[in-house]
Amino acid sequence: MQKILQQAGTRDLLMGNEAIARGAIEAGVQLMAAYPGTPSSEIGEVLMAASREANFYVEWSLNEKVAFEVAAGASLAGGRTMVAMKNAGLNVAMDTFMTLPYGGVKGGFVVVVADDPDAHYSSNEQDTRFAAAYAEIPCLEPENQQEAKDMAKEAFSLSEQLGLPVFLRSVSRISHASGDVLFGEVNTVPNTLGFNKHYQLPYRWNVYGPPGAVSKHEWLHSVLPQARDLADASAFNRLEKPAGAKVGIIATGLGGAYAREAVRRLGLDEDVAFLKLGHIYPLPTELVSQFAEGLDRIFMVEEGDPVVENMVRTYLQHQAAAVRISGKAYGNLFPPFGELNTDIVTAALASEFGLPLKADPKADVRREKEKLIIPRSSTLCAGCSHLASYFALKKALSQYPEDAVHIINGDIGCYEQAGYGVFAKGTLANDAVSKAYPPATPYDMLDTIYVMGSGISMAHGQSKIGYRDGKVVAVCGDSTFFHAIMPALMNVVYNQSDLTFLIFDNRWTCMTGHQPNPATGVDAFGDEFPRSDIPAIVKSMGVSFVEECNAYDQDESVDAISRALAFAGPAVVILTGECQLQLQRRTKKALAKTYVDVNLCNGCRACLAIGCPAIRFNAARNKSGIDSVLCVDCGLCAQVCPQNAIKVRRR
Ligand SMILES: Cc1ncc(C[n+]2csc(CCOP(=O)(O)OP(=O)(O)O)c2C)c(N)n1
Repeated sequence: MQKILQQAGTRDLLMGNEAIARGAIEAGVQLMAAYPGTPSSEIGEVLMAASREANFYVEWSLNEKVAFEVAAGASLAGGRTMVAMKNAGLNVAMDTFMTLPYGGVKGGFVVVVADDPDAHYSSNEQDTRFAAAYAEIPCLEPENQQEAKDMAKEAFSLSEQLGLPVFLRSVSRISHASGDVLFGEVNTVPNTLGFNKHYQLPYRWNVYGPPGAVSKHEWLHSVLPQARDLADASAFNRLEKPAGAKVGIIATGLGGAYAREAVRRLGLDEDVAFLKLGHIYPLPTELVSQFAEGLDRIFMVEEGDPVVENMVRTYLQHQAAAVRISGKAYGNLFPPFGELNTDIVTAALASEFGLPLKADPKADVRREKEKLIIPRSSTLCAGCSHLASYFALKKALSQYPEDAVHIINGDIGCYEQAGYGVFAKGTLANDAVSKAYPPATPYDMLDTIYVMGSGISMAHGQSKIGYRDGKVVAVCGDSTFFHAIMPALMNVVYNQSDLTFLIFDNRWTCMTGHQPNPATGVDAFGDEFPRSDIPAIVKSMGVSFVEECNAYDQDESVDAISRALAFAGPAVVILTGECQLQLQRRTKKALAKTYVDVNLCNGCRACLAIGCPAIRFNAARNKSGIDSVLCVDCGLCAQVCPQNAIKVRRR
């Protein structure tokens, strides 16, 4: 039995994402859709694993907007539904996200977004609680894994009570840390489906006009007072106020755990008032008023941006409360970027209260552990087909004059490591030098990396503006192709620009943990499903130069990329090579057979330029070597070695 399907009363250690999934099951979720994105992916994964036994529908949708609409549509038909995504995913779903609340929903609809303060896994630190307030829908923020489970469950009821989507905001350290969770009862009675054409409104409920958006916005505002009352009454908000307290802390979500521990460490338990907010939007104004009464100072502890701080400040200003509020927006309690932790919160409060900082009892242990960590740059895996693709691109570009400044626009996926090498090495931040920075290894290749799907349109813009100092190239992976590239590629075709576009098809959505996608050949449950034909899709868009080649065959790939670079107009090369982690999991039985013949190796280091972590160099002996545990016998280094010193051992 799946861990999250254990019976009510069970107590188990659950990751925050597992806890959210369990909450959905307890609420009787009927449909869940998601697109993978760290730190949210496991919510979809564990629900998928449980779905057949628990009898509900789950899918990996092609992107977050699609996932959002799948879950929204099912909710309009009355079902209990959930969508989950990472912070950036909400940007993709934003169009529908902003419009759906105007008419509301029918079946409970829960939108889970996992933010990533400190950007451990993301291109930004955006705080999506702003978006919940922007869309004017209730927002819950758990302090620990138990609350993550309880809130996920409660969010469905709240959503049905108000007829609004409910936002559940997690953060990396809730989603990915584990905590003790007590399981509750599972609702086994599904909502009855039914579509009401005029549900609650004297006009077509799901048609955005007429009477139009303003009337629907008015309806949304008619519901918000009730939403505020529910926030004031929420069990996820707790007020503790010692008599005579003059100073208070308002802490939200995980900030509550940090602040509570900091207060304990500083021995302030008896002196400060504490308002822990879990239901943060609409702001529970009654509670905030009660809390602020008689206080001179309020310190705000929240993970992310000063979202609640600004709401509290605005509200208390309206109430003419004479209290000074310090947080991230004003008062410099914490920097408005990066992540909080107990040490940071303790230090900030100690300084405000003029207290000495007590030594952290665990500091020595932490210091000892830090010594064990070896600093290293991120790499692609041994034998990764992206190494081969980049190596071929580097070779094809080397045929152009040395002073050419090619722009290689990257995208999001494992292949983004190709933009990190320059950082690891340290560069001369001088315009003249950095302009022509030559790539030494596949890790030095990418010049732009922003968000999923951005590379190709940036390349299109560069081509259209008339950039001719070098070639304009873009790359993307297979999952990214389906997520965001297709309209962008059609735009390139329609508006005709001269660029080379490489699709690195390794068959899986690897970066986020090998979820399947239409290029994989299996569906979300691992059952066979015919692979979508990316070359055929590209051709059908009207691209006249389309070539598919085996990424590991360097002659073939260099030739195809060279011809694409020389082609006037959009040229697409699809480089295929299944992710080696997936391939090796299915097939690896013994140590690799590739080795370096030390009699032939002259120490030229050409093989090192591939950037494969399985290739080593012994400086004392001036010889390369292969780590036969890591190596996957992909044969790339044997093709690259000018001495033919890399061979495959016969067994
Ligand atoms: C909008 C958005 N959604 C999800 C993610 C998480 N994410 C990072 S890379 C990636 C896709 C990687 O798959 P693919 O393009 O096939 O490249 P691979 O990692 O397999 O090389 C995803 C989903 C993200 N960064 N942004």
